[in-house]
Amino acid sequence: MENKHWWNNSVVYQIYPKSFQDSNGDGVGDLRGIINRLDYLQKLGVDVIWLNPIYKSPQVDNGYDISDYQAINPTLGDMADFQELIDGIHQRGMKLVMDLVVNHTSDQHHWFQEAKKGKDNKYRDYYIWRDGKDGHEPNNWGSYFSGSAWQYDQDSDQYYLHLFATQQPDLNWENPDVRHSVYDMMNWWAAKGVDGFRMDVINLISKPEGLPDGKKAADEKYANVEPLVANGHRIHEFLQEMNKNVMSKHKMITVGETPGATPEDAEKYADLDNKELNMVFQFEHMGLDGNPNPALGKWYDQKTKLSDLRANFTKWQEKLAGKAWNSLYWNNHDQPRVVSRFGDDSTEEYRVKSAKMLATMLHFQQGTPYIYEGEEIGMTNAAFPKLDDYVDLESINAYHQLVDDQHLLDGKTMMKYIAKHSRDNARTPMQWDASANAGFTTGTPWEKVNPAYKYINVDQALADPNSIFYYYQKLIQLRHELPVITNGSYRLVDGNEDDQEVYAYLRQNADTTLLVILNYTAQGLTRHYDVPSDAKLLISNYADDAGDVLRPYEAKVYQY
Ligand code: TEU
Repeated sequence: MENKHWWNNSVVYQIYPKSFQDSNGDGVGDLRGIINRLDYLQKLGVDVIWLNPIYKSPQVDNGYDISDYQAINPTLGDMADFQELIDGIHQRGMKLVMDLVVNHTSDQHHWFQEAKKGKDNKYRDYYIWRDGKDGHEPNNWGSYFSGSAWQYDQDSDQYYLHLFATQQPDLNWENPDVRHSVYDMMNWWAAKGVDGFRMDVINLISKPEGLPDGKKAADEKYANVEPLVANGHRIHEFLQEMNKNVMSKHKMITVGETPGATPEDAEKYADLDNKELNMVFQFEHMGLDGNPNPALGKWYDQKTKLSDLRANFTKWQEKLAGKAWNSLYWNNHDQPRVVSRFGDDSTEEYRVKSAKMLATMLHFQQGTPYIYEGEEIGMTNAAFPKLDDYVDLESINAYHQLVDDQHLLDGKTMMKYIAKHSRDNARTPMQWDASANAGFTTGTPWEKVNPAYKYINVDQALADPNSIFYYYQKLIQLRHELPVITNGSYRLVDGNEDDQEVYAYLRQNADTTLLVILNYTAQGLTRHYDVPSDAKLLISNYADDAGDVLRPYEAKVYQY
């Protein structure tokens, strides 16, 4: 079967530009640094590069607070560097996806600067302003980054909405001028040769009519806003309008970041006719290790149970089959490192084995896999011990809210949870070699380097034929070569549903079957699966096949 779209068997590599490679010694990664590393990405074999925001920004939220959508942030370079980067990517046969952050802007964006001037300013209605209620915020919504989602503006005696930081006011998508300003900006980037967009929290842009209060538990100070703003009543209308004005005019790839989306939502966003987006990032498998107390959200230290993970992956594989397209990911700039979270970084042997096992689990599913910088060399959580070592406002604000303000946790416990789940774990500089600062910068890195760089780095990985890097390289190659990975059906092996230790699934099309067997534990186990005698061992993280014996974190795939 021919692929319907060029990206159906593509693999995407995500770069967090600030942390990837510094070229001028200022301690911050930049576009020239990326240009210098394009050959490395080509060697890995990825098809598409997604860059986190590189636009002009005061960097309150590392570029997710944009003050000019059509300029490059000066610490990263300029438009000439950008042109060189996109040309370098295209010359190597790869594509470029940019981040699109249009739920909110920075408070330094000229639209907001104008809007603040007063109620009759022509940009006032670009944002969401409301009068207070009895001297309080207009409703009980909490921000994703702690505290209220409303900020009081003294000059006009009104509040503006910010689902994220105070400096990230939400745009008013009810206003057609906002929408068309966004579409024009997208078309402007497409004309520069950009091949697609990853759309930040795109399913939060349609707010509910009347902005009603949300439900909250007794020990929650503010209501969790997600159930109220995710997948809002006009979202599909907005995305179809965007598609008509932008996507339908270019050969693009689009992925929507959609927290709170169910498979039923995803069917609408990412249906195979592409009336809206090509695929979504859903979050269900990222939430299986959350704290049972909703007031504590993601702050916890338990490992995801295999039964929960398998049930979730299986649900998404089955529900989207033939209807919509999946994205597959373990990691991004907001999540802890996969090997520390779902695998085992306690010994060097287990780190390598479990990283390969998890890669196998994901890369044999249907969908488009995303690899986050450093995942391909098995980078681990930095797990910094002191709050001072953390840079990300989410962790710092959460500490102050949960420990100092609400006394829901003691400081020591919260530090344990932050070490597991802080977004900083993903944002420590890329580890290139064993030299000072991991070869990331000759200056002082904006975020501390993970001390593990001395033994976990690209140099080491490229020199070792059994490294995680080469395993990922092979997985990417297999996706390009074997249509069954892209178009085959997915089915759990009979009897696997209740296995607490092993995950085994089949992929199948008219001429090929793949049997994927994964030991999620550090234990040696015995399992019998019926494998035809002519089956070939396609890939494994052990040098030989021990038949019914599964060694710690063993992964193997048979083809027949
Ligand atoms: O993240 C949105 C989002 O859902 C996050 O708040 C996520 O729940 C959290 O980071 C998990 O800890 C996007 C971007 O990926 C993130 O980096 C931005 O900070 C955020 O939007 C605001 O733009």
